[in-house]
Amino acid sequence: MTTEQVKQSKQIKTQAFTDQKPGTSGLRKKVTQFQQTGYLENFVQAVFNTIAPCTGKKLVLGGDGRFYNREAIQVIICMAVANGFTHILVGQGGILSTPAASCVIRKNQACGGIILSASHNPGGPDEDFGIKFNGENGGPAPEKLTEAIFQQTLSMEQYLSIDATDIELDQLGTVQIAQCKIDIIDPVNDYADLMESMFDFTAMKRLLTQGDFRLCFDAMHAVNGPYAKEILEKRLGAPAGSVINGVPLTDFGGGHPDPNLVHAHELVALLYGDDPFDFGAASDGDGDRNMVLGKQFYINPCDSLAILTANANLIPAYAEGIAGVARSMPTSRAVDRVAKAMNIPCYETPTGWKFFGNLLDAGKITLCGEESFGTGSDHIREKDGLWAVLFWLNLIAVKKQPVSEIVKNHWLQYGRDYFTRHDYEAVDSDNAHEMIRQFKAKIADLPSQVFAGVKITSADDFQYIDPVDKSKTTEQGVRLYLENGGRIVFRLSGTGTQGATLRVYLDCYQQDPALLAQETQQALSKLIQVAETVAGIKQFTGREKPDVIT
Ligand code: VG1
Ligand code: CO
Repeated sequence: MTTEQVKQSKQIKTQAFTDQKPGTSGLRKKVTQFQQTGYLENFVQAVFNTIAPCTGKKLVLGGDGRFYNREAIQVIICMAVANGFTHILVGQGGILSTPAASCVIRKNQACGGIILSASHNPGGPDEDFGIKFNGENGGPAPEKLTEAIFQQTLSMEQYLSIDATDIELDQLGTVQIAQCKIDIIDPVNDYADLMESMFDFTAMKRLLTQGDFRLCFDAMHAVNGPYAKEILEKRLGAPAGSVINGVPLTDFGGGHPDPNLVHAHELVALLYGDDPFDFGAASDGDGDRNMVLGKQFYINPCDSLAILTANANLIPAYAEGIAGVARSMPTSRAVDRVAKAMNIPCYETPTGWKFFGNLLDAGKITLCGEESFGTGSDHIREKDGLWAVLFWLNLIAVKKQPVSEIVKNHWLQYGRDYFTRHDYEAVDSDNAHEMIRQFKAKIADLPSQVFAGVKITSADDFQYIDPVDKSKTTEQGVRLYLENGGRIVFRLSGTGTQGATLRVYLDCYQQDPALLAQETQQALSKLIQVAETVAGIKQFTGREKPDVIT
């Protein structure tokens, strides 16, 4: 690579963008919006102003490979140089999964990283793009920081950049621009090494190579393809082709890179068809979510967190025990039962990984997870899709039991928390907000009222006080607790880019061994009726049924 000459760093006028409030996981908008003059730059400069001074600092940069990833990386490199950074680590080809970015930030003691992704949202010229800043612990910026970034976006008048020709992103190596060293790094290696240090690769390799165990990993043409190939096929010896849809594409092959039973249909066909595979897994656009399947068997993410917690001692990285666990509020209480039995603390946080950061940093928890197919631990500060898959493979290798048996035995021991989430997507935003507003106005009167034959015992609007820094977060979802042990949560998504998405979470505990094998929607049918009657979902959304059920 050649050494580039910087012309003067320049100040360019920009306008304030009032719509740049980061949601649950950074700023997500249509690509076309990010392509507006100054739009991306405005947000990036707001980040740099917030963490200023940038002089002398190290930054990590990469994304999930979606449309506009490469262009955005060139823009951000020029701005980072102009803002005084002295070292930038960029994933080769502009690629870094969210967990790998977290790993690289921590390993290299960078001041943070910029990750380009809209996660599970579709990609392409007319689809979504996203950007988020992760701090020096490798985790998503806490509310305090995202609020400060947002304030900057409202008042900024200029951003700094330089004129430079595009950096060659595909070749490993180093290029110097003015004071700044730019390393194009292998996006996979550090992460793969970390995984190898945590799990029993010897036992897992035996499982994958010496019996008739068959596995399929669906990377959904998203970022995890290269990671899964390196780890599952190369280091663990799974047959070539075990990773399907393994090449990251800018539009994810036209698919929806969300690992659930609806979107990962190719994988589902292999696990549920004739001659089904033993194990299947998928991850999302940026590689932080996971879905794990056994032979004709689906593992709910809430159960997954509970089962990983109950069996953590079987994994080398957690053999000495775990400090505590946390789950997002809408996640079922399955893990709470395990934590109680293990006599370790269990925290309930608002939705979004950023709320786990302080608990992980303070050593209060080791494992954490969300119902939305996110699971992780203190090895990094993001949820980690492949990590969860490897955790399951390690468990299967040492327990020598199929997935379904591990899960069913867990239910026999702890009882089963039936769980489902009903999403109403792209509904009229005003109507959705009005529904929540009216609902909140009546929660004080709900306790002891009966809906669809079930009595409500308590109701509240969830708020959270961070046990570490005491910061308070309010309005994180309305919850209803029911007499039959059920719970219903209503909340609006913070990651959608079109209208509003209403999420209704329903869960109910069942201990009777004869009733552990029901179909989930059937087991929760009473609660589903209660949810409809109490909130008037049909009336406000105009929908007869949810768009996505997970
Ligand atoms: C969703 C999920 C949440 C997750 C977030 C980011 O948020 O519900 O649990 O943390 O996506 O995941 P919301 O506000 O739309 O419900 V990802 O894979 O985008 O980083
Ligand atoms: Co994601």
